[in-house]
Amino acid sequence: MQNKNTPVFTSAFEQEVFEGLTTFPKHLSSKYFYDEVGDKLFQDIMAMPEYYLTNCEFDILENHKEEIASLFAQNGDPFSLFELGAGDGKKTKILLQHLVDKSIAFDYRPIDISQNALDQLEASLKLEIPQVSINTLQGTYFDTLRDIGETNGRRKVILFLGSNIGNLLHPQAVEFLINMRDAIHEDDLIFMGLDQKKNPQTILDAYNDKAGITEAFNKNILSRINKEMGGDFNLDNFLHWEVYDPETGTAKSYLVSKVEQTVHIESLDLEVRLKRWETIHTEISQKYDDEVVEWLAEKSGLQVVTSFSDPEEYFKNYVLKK
Ligand code: AVI
Repeated sequence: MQNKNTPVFTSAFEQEVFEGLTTFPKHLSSKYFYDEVGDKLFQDIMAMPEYYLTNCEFDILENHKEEIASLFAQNGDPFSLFELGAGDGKKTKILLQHLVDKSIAFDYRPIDISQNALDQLEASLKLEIPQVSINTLQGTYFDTLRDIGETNGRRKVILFLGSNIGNLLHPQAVEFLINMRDAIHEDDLIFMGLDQKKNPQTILDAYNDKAGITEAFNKNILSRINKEMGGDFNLDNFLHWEVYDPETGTAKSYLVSKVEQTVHIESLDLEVRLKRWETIHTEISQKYDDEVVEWLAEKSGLQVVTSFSDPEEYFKNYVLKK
């Protein structure tokens, strides 16, 4: 790698790309997979048969909506339902519809890094469940937790579905949960979906589909660098590679350089050299079990109240409180 001067960064994305590609081993953050193309690819992933996570969580919400709704509603006072990383809200709509059907008073505050995802969610909800009062918040999880903490009045329930926290390493997940704990009061709840450890092959298949959708999703970060920073990555020069360690429960995604190559990124004034078979680590997708969840909760000053699971225990939704 060479660059004459450290450039002035115009965004966190630029800074993280610069830092990640000028270090060894190279890495990029999966939070930058998501633009309009990435959002669509992730929706396609969620619809793939191999990506069992979505269907399992969908079934859990469908089969346990009564119990979940009464936990949320508690004494019947209106509450605010925040959702971190709301995406297309497909699964959440099960709960929203049920809360509306039961005339439970609440307002819905979906949060996402992607304004595009929020706009689509708001438009679809206006058509499908117009009774829901919705107020979107755009930003990263960490930024918006501050807003949640400053919201006074109503009780809060924070949804964090889809094993989204699995994209953080344990220390970052604990830091994040501590921020969440600081944003809530004693009678507030956190409802968090976490993918479970299982047959390693099932996990590998979910992150390495034959149709190549996950590959395109992983490579979208390179497309974004090309589009937004004047990069000249040739996507065909990279392999999508997935590994899963059943001991730690960590699935890791890589982009592996198939050739020796030099890539230019104009707005960073950066030349990135990659050796043949050199890696760029892009994502972790952590898998859990009850012991690890208890440990995470304890480290973060939270308690596990209860959990809901699908029959095969592929996925669990945990209810946490302060
Ligand atoms: C958003 N997140 C929880 C997904 C996951 O399973 O880690 C993103 C994803 N990456 C590849 N496939 C799906």
